[in-house]
Amino acid sequence: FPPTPLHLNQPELFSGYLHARRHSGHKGTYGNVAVIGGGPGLRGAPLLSARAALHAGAGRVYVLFPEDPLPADSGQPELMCRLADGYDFERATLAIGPGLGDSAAAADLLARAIASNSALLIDADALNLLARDPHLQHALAHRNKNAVLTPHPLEAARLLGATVATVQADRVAAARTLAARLQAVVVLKGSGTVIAAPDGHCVINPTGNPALATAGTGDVLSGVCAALLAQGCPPWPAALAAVWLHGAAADALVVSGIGPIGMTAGELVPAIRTALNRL
Ligand code: NPW
Ligand code: AMP
Ligand code: MG
Repeated sequence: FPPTPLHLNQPELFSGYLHARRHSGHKGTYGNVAVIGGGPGLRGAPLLSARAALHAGAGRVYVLFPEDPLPADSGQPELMCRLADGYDFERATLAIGPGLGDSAAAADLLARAIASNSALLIDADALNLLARDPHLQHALAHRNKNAVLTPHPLEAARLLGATVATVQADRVAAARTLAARLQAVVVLKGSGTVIAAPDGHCVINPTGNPALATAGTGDVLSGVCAALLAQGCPPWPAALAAVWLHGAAADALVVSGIGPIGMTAGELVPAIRTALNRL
């Protein structure tokens, strides 16, 4: 692979994998997403992720919570809220981690998700659980399908047993090391997000701006990527497309005066839908 990463300045690198809607398509054509997360006090994170998955075209979106009570109002009636216990993880593309917490029940859910045959995205607290458990890392590296991991620099540092300063000093090396070690597509987030594949391919994303430096934008990214996986896009182009669209949507919002100060993760969601439909 080339030592210098490519810059993702042309959507042609992934757009061939995103297909126009078939005239006869129905919700079953566009896949199921199940976002697993939302422990006490962190219910907003999986709800934002799930809302983003709906807006990125998934046919059905479930939110699977680790414990009772389910939220009285998800803020998005299209979403189906359930307890994770009892849901068959083979039925959907899984996005695990937003607001998941670090309970024993959360760790069990991550083990179930890795053991499943479903397309899998691992984010946020699930990355922290993974960092603590070499057995889960081994199971992930030997899974039959590559997962997508979306760490921010501190989550990447926890996975590498390093400091944020070390990760940031060579972001390409950090992303490549994690991708090879865990046999997953790794999205190292932050200004100039780096996307690395297990085979060493590596790309730097040029879209996005500091409007994204606000709570919940990472949760939105996980939902977009999961929706593309659920629609049949392979992990590498799904990661490229999700990161590019997420940044392009934030750039469009800044042009329209929503940001860079005070843009919210919720506002980003419909802007991603617009960017996707304009591709
Ligand atoms: P600092 O402050 O610089 O030392 P954590 P979390 C660093 C959920 N959420 N460049 C930075 O460290 C999530 O889904 C729920 C450099 C920062 O303080 C998780 O489950 C919401 N450093 C859970 O909360 C909305 C960077 O990492 C620290 C960096 C905890 O997630 C919010 C934070 O890392 C949230 O999404 C960068 N680009 N980016 C809800 N509404 O329910 C991050 N850092 O301690 O892992 O906490 O990311 O907030
Ligand atoms: P998280 O920390 O998980 O909420 O994720 C934050 C999201 O916002 C990631 O997609 C980051 O790449 C993005 N982001 C944060 N700050 C910036 C920035 N200054 N420029 C571009 N993207 C950013
Ligand atoms: Mg996050």
